[in-house]
Amino acid sequence: MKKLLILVLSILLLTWLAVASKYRSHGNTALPQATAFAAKNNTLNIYNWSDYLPEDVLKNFEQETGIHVNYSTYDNNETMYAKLKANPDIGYDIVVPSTYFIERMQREHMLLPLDQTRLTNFKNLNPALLNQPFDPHNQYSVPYLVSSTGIIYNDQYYPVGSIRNWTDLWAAKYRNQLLILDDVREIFSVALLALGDSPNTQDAQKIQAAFFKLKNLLPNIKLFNDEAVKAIYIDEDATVGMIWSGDAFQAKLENPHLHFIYPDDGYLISEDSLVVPINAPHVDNAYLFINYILRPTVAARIAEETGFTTPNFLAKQYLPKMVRESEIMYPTEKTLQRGRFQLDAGNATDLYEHYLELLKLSR
Ligand code: N2P
Repeated sequence: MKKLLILVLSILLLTWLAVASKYRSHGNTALPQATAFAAKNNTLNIYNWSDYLPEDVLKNFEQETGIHVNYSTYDNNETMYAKLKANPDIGYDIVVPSTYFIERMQREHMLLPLDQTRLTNFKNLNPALLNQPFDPHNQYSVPYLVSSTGIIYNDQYYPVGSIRNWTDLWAAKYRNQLLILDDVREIFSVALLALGDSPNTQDAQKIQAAFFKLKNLLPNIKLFNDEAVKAIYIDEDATVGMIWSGDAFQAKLENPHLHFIYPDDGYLISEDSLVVPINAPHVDNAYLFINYILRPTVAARIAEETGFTTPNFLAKQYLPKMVRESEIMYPTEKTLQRGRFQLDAGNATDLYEHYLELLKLSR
């Protein structure tokens, strides 16, 4: 009897030692069950927009889970899409397309349908931002940050309140001053909104009219850029032009002469969302990461650092007052009504590209 008891106790001790050493090999003795399972293959490959995730958020995730993150960045949807399209086995586990690219990638079977039951923190998201036309049941995408496109200007050159519309940018006084985002749909949205048309139009005539309108804007365009936008305005290398909301939020902190507006003639809203490519090699880790990002405190940290709006309903309370009260981050109801989600242009996508090429050739 005594021998049996010793045997049972030794088996229990050995099992405990084995489990403990497994956890230790991941550098953390307090891992929850799900993490221990996912950490079997303890890598996660993330491809995200540049300046879109604070380093400490990644570090904490790595520390907490023992998962090593390979992190790389891009400056526009086209680059990310082209990379995945050319090499579907490239190994990304998480990418962050904007609204209209979610639609396109889903249509082209590039995305993994998500198992909602595994997205335990999904409930923290603002319902108003869910089930949008680009992914009606959020079957493929989890909102990460909301970015809008507006106008920024420097009050040392232009009086406060003197710019209200995209239409204003055609004025002769802005000759060779404008920064225009180097992104095909963003570029055309300026002219389409100025013409009173939808920035998502697939109508060939309207796209052509926007092209001619943009040709008229060329003398005012100093540069097309999408990778150093903030710095260019902070250093006053451009005095007026387009900018993404969060970048404006950050730029204003460094240069108080900068002012951001949501133009009266409308503006684009993009929900940049976490998706898992169809051939992602570390799907379990991707779920862990998504749930981690959806924690209110983590989402708040991301919003505070990037200046972009978090879709996380519960995160707002964790934001410093100055951030919570910023109209860039939380535009008023009235402003929100002028916003339009950026949607897929379907067959017209190539037409936009074609006219962009012509536009750049005629500079
Ligand atoms: C900032 C990222 C902007 C995202 N670098 C625009 N959708």
